[in-house]
Amino acid sequence: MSRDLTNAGFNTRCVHAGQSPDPSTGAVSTPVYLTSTYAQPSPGVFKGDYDYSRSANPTRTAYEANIASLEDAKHGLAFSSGVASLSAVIHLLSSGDHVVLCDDVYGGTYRVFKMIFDQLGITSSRVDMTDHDATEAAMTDKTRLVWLETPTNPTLKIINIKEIARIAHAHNALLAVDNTFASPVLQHPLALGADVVSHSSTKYIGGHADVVGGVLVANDTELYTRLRFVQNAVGAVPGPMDCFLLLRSTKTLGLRVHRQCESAATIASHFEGHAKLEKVIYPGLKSHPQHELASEQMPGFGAMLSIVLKGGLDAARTFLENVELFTLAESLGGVESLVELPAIMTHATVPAEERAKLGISDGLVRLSVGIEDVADQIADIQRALDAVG
Ligand code: P1T
Repeated sequence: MSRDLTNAGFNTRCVHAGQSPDPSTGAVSTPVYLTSTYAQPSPGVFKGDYDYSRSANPTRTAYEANIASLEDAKHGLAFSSGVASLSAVIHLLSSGDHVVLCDDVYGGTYRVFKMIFDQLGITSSRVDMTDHDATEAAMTDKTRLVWLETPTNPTLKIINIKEIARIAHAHNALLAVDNTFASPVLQHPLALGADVVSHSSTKYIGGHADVVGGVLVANDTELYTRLRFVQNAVGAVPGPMDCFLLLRSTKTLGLRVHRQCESAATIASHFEGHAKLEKVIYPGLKSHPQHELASEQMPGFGAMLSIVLKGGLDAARTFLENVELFTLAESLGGVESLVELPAIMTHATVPAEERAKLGISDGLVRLSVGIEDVADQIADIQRALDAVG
């Protein structure tokens, strides 16, 4: 029995898309198909897509259909990590091709472009994509891909996806959007003109700090077929147990992210103007330079915020050594609140002078707001700020 979800709302699709009770037993949860291969009645004859689990696995198929539905996309593909999913997109390119990359991206994204693909002849230029003239100027006749994150990691700039899609397409380049920080709850880049969307599903999609994964979604079937070829040929696929955990996680994605956004907004307003802070960066604050655009492009402002401590590295270190509820750790998007220092942790591979240009100062602390009670989150931040001299 498969449900018609054509007109179903987001939370209904979170729970049901890609999944129906098992026809042979009625099992409500999608089984974990712990199998690497499938019996063939005759050479080359197999059931559906299932000949070998790198190519396809039923638990993965259910998860890929679920995530495609949540992004309002035709197709979904799962990978073993977020950098594996973004690398699959870059694998569509050839030596000599050029990429225009937004300047403020996850350090590991910067690393894969600069330290892996650059050596293979796929070059990239980084540009502040809030500046559309600068983005236009960065395009060359070799540019085949434009890559952006919005909100960006960790300075939380908001980039106008529609505008950048227009620029990319005018130059016959694909637009890929890393939607990790917004999650499928707050932003559907395909509807705004993107060709492919990437997520680190380690973050909001997984939501419980227990799985590393990545995902791509696309509407264009030819593009999907090429990406699916890369997925199988390069082979960075998740195992069935990870897909099961991710499917379990997406059931509560809408509930979690809305709660997290609400708390992040409360925390941002509470601490804006605090004596020990140079600033609070949160797209929901009127002081955020792209607040208006964020209001138009996203139905919520996300659950990531950055604070800049007045005392630089020393103050940030003291703050981070004194939080208790917020765990000092890389990653984000889970039910548990996390905090980190990009200059030393997630963005250490970005050269110091580039970090300075981007505003990733040594006093910039990034917070990922979880689902704990907001009063406890605020008390924890206050206690750690009190410890700063
Ligand atoms: O860690 P992995 O699942 O491979 O995802 C990489 C990645 C891709 N895109 C964005 C926007 C990301 O933030 C990440 C991973 N980021 C962290 C680990 C972090 O703490 O920022």
